[in-house]
Amino acid sequence: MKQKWLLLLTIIVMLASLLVACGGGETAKTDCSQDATPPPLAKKDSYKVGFSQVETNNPWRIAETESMKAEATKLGHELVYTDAGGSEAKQIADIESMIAQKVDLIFLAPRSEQALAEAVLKAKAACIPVILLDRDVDHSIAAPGKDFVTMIGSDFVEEGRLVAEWTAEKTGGKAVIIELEGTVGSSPANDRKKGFDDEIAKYPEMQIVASQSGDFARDKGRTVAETLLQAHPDTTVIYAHNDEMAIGAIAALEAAGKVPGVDVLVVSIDGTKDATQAILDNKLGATCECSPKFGPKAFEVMAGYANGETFPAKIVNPDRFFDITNAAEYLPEAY
Ligand code: GYE
Repeated sequence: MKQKWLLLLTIIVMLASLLVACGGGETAKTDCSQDATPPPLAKKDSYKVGFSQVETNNPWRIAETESMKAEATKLGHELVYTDAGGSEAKQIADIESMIAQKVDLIFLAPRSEQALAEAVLKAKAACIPVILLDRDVDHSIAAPGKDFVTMIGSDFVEEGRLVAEWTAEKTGGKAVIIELEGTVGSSPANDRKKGFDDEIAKYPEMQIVASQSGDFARDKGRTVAETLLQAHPDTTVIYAHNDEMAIGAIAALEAAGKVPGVDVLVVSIDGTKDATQAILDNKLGATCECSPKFGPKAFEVMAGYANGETFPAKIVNPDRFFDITNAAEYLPEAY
């Protein structure tokens, strides 16, 4: 009799420990804030994925969103898409809403380096892995390989440097330059300024006389260019951190009675259709490509992460460079 009870007890203990092993082991963690690595991603056929977009006021953003949506549809993932409308506060709220909706992973195109780094930490604390797209965050707040998986994007310093190099050659190392900066506190604005300014500093007769933000937007690029041109009528070059502001600057030049491409050389970055056409119209000198077509790479990295692959801090997209010598050839694929 005693032996029977012992056997029963042993079986109960075994069953209980089996339950703990299966059920307990799989209970999802609810706080990952202290972990040394980003939250893991379970292997699944289809995911519920967040994509937090900064704004949709320019062709670059529209092309990026289209690329992400098309790839998600192709692979059968559910995409929770948000548009922050150019507001940091809205973008932080968008991430909080994705956390509440328990998405499996968040693709984040962060408006600025610091404020959105805090949002990355919130997602990590909620055990949701983050992959940054097209802009970086401040690594002293949120670090790659620890707080987020990786950042996929262009080498912005090199983009700025290439534009400066081309401009120096075209102007014979002599220029009075107005710089139209991108969104204040964003990584492409910081890096495109550094790459360009450092290269220009090598030429004693090239002077940057004014540098101000046009927030990566066409209308703001135009109004800022108008004001700066009035203050510096001897300007010979306008460097814009993106094509939209360059198109705005071209309009400002024309409104001021100047001939873009003749009186003032305009140069920029992105490779949009409008900018490529402006090169063919001799109004824009050159544009360094910054590809917005993130979809295939983004989802490839996500699948790799679920498979246990590790990634470098940044996955660099290759960029081409367009001027009058190759713009016509590129035009059909421009966005
Ligand atoms: O150049 C610009 C956009 O973050 C790389 O942001 C991106 C930049 C791009 O609004 O047009």
